[in-house]
Amino acid sequence: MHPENSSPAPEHKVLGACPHDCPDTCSMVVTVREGIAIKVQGNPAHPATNGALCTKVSRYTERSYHPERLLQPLRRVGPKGSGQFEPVGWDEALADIAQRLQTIAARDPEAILPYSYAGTMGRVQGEGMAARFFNKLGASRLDRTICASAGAEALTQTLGHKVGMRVEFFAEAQLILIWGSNSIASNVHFWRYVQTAKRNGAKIICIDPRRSETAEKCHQHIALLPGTDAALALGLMHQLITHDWLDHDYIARHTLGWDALRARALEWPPERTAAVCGIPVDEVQGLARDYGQTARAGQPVAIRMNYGLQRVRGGGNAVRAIACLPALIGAWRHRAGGVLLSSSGHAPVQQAALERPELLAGRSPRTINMSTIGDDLLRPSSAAFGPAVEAVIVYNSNPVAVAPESTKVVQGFAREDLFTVVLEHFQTDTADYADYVLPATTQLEHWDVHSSYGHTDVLLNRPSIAPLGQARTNTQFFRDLARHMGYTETVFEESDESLCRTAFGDKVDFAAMLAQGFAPLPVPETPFAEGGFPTLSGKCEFFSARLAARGEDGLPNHVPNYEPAGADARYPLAMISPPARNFLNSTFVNVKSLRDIEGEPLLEIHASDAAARQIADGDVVRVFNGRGTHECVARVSERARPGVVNGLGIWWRKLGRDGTNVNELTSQRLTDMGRAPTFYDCAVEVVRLSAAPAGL
Ligand SMILES: Nc1nc2c(c(=O)[nH]1)N[C@H]1C(S)=C(S)[C@@H](COP(=O)(O)OP(=O)(O)OC[C@H]3O[C@@H](n4cnc5c(=O)[nH]c(N)nc54)[C@H](O)[C@@H]3O)O[C@H]1N2
Ligand SMILES: Nc1nc2c(c(=O)[nH]1)N[C@H]1C(S)=C(S)[C@@H](COP(=O)(O)OP(=O)(O)OC[C@H]3O[C@@H](n4cnc5c(=O)[nH]c(N)nc54)[C@H](O)[C@@H]3O)O[C@H]1N2
Ligand SMILES: [Mo]
Repeated sequence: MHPENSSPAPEHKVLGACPHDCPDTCSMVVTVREGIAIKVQGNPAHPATNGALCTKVSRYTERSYHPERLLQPLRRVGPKGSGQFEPVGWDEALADIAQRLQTIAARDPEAILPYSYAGTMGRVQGEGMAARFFNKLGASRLDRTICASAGAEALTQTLGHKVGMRVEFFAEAQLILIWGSNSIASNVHFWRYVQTAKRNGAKIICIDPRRSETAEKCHQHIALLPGTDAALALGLMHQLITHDWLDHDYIARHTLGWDALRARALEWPPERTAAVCGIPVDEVQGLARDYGQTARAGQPVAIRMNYGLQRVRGGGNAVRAIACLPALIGAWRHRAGGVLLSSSGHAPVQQAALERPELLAGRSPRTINMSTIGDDLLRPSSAAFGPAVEAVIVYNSNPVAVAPESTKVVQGFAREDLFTVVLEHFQTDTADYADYVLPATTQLEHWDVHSSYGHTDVLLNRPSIAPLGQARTNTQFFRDLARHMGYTETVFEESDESLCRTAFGDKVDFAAMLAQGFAPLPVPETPFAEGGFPTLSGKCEFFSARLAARGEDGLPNHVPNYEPAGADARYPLAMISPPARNFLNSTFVNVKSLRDIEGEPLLEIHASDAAARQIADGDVVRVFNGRGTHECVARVSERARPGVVNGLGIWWRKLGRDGTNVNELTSQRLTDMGRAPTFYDCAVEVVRLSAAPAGL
């Protein structure tokens, strides 16, 4: 063909939303040519996205058109976990699944368990239709605790809800504490506001055991020991009190329990704080001076907390202690002052309309905690527990890789008498243990709506391409399965487009979402300048009567880790396992261009800890404790502080050196609040196995 005769195929653009579990919830523009998505970009018209996507999601087409994408239903033929499957038709699969579930449900529907998390944060492909199905069935309910429930409960007990500063105003702050967050990796659109603030003279301090990509770019990095954040916050309060850097008027009018908190804080002089946190005394004093004096000078002081710090035994107390700080100095008086952990409480999600609790018809099924799935899959029937779990339906999650104490999780999923269905894009570690693996659509192929836990807009995702192969939406799976089960309620017929409208009802401007892809929520600029916290008292609750009524400490306190660094001579190192920058939990690990950047599972270790074990950079090491053993490559690095090693997550087990990942080592113990996992409260020892493999 002569070039002059060929005109390029026409392109069009479709507005979407990034589905991933991330505070940024970006608005995406998908370019489509001849039915194929060729490019995914950030929407320049959406302020929080600002026209840019992260490295991972700009590879979204590589992920969606991945040669290993699941495109047809599969049925297991080999032993559990062997990954041997044969193709099967959708109808045959659905009929068999329905029959298996009905047989179990006839004995006890609570023996069936849904397992899902935030593979997509969409309200429609997340809990909408699925919740209706499981409510009608009367299946066990899942306590979705694996990420944020300690912090969420703590924030709610202190401020009243998951609310806080509006993210865009961080740009105007004069002091920003980035506390337990690797913003450059996990919240990169927030980092843009930090850079603006920095250019305008703000001081930026990072509080994190790891010298993360973010920590190294701040003016100061305070590398405290994992799980000592409440001690640091109480130590700051001690200094604010003794130097009288307090906003007495704000405290008097808008807080509850000041006298009691004051007494508690006075137990934390800088020397004690520094000893517990494993940092110099002058870092405690200096931080308090910056915090107190910047506020005293009338300047806005802001804290960006993230969920990194609440994955320890005292995670709830840590979040409570930090969430008290802004009220002490009256930081909430400024729109650029206060604290932000999560903004999701602002979203007017119409939970009941989506999930239809009336389908429970008066039943109240038991709840199983997703964070203890290892133990719970292995539990026999008992009066206290109820029936043993006989079937699990997994969607939007990869528990075999992400749940703590993998040996138990694997043992549970390997049970030959467990019936497991996995809805997935890829043959993940979890899919390997399925009886049926069913191909799911990606965000390019379905409708959805999203709220955010980092900003205060809601977003609409329109499909830009047709489902690939035989992939079906999660909603379609549950609709189809409902039909096969003989459910006739009309709620099982609602279309995805209609569910998008149901999710927020008339609380958001759907016309704006259709036109521009997003709609801002009406959130005030200074939500708590005059108090008005959404607690029962309307105040910032230093003392929580609700916690006290449950027999818990009504005041925030330092709750030491279950497994503090140095406490157990057999496992003297504390391991944290924060996410690798180019993965999103276990998502994207199979995208080659991203995996190539991360290389392979790594353990960052400080030079002193490495030398004590004759470990050189690049050596293959074995990390172990009483729960398991994990082989990886050591990176002798300033990113690790003495006494703490960083095992970057979350690799697919089967892509690791010895078929394991960091969760082989983590425990199923739960946090002080919110029944959440304690991934970063984990003692280990490390030994050298062999010298650096060739090529590293
Ligand atoms: N690139 C990327 N982005 C992500 C994710 C991802 O996997 N990859 N995950 C997403 C998810 S699921 C979530 S929940 C959000 C938030 O995700 P988070 O898990 O909060 O992610 P980070 O911001 O990396 O925060 C973890 C930081 O906390 C630090 N940390 C660990 N223990 C402690 C401690 O005891 N105290 C303090 N102060 N710091 C500690 C770690 O070193 C790390 O730098 O990010 C989301 N964004
Ligand atoms: N050691 C350690 N463990 C951790 C953490 C840690 O920091 N350290 N972080 C924890 C945290 S914060 C979280 S949030 C959890 C995350 O745990 P998960 O929510 O399980 O997250 P992912 O590992 O990303 O797995 C999500 C899966 O959903 C699939 N998926 C995505 N979209 C869809 C869809 O539309 N339909 C269907 N059917 N499937 C879809 C993806 O392909 C992917 O395999 O992990 C936790 N585990
Ligand atoms: Mo998370």
